Amino acid sequence: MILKKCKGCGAILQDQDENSQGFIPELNKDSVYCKRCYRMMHYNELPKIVASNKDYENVIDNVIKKNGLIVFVVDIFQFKATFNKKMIDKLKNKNVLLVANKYDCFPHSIKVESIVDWLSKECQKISFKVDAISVVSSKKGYYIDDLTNLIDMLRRERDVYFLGCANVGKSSLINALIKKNTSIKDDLISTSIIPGTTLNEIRIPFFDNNKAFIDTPGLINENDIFSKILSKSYDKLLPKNEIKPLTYQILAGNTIYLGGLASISFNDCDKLSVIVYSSNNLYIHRGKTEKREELYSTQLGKLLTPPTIDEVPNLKYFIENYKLDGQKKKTVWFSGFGFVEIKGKCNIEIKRIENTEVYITNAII
Ligand SMILES: Nc1nc2c(ncn2[C@@H]2O[C@H](COP(=O)(O)OP(=O)(O)OP(=O)(O)O)[C@@H](O)[C@H]2O)c(=O)[nH]1
Ligand SMILES: [Mg+2]
Repeated sequence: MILKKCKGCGAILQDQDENSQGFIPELNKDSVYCKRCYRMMHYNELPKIVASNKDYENVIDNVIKKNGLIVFVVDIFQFKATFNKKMIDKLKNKNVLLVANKYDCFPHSIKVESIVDWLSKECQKISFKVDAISVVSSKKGYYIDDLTNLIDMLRRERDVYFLGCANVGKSSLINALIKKNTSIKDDLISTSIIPGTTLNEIRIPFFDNNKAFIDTPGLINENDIFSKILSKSYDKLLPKNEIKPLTYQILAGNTIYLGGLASISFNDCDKLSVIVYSSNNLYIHRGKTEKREELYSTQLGKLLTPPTIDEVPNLKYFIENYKLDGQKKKTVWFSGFGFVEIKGKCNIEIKRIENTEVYITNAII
């Protein structure tokens, strides 16, 4: 019997069950990619079968056991959600290279050095010691050479494992490293906007002595906006290009709407400066707080979009209050679709979809 793994997703190839992982119509010694990966690569099809969190503990435990260099990948645009605490607890005292991916989406006026500095403070705050920090874009190839050098420096003849939450771009990063350092021009591993694309470990020999880059499935954030809306809307939220910050001068009684996904209402404040960083496809609107509920009931899925009108019936919202003391500029992170910088003392009400997360940190910018 042939026991081969799909090079795109790591599933064991099989020709028995079309609805299971690794299916290929005819399995033979030349089989390389399963039907799912073939269709993702050639027809841009979105995967229907995705990884689950059920075995995630094993994924991470296996990597830790192997004692390789661990490249812990986070999405700089969704930093707080992907700088996953449970994962970090397991990675403490390991050789870790922290890589913040998707830098191409950030306003280019923000220097890499200041992001590295901020990331290093976030690590210190939770006593997470990392060997190095790197900020890259796998999509545009930014700083991939620097990352290659760092890996060479830290690897010490060992394999290199890529770990991180789903969708942070682990597979894209390996593709980028391979394309930058070899004559290979096409992606070797499947990638997609859907969290859970990589199904199993994928080993790509790359160094001397058969040492390899090893891709792993990602931990799926169940509170990500992805689980609440359809993939078409989700695609719109993922920033594809440099985001254009939108600056607002805010007074008490103003509300800023991030499409229909969330809104921030400002109370008890003097004039404030607020900057919204989100996908250019998300409709940002400023209005009066007294009209908020009326706007939600008449415009959700229309003016306030995404979500689309079809998604609205499945969404439940709630309001949570936060106090910003105004001592330091703050960043409010909306898991999955952007962040907002607020400078000044205020009370804010955040209205958002149930089971989605918000985090507040000192300002990244
Ligand atoms: N803008 C931008 N998008 C990126 C970058 N890297 C990856 N992406 C996109 O992010 C999405 C997820 O990328 P993947 O490489 O599949 O992410 P992953 O971490 O391997 O995800 P799982 O296999 O689901 O764990 C895809 O739509 C990629 O095109 C980047 O540097 N910039
Ligand atoms: Mg992947």
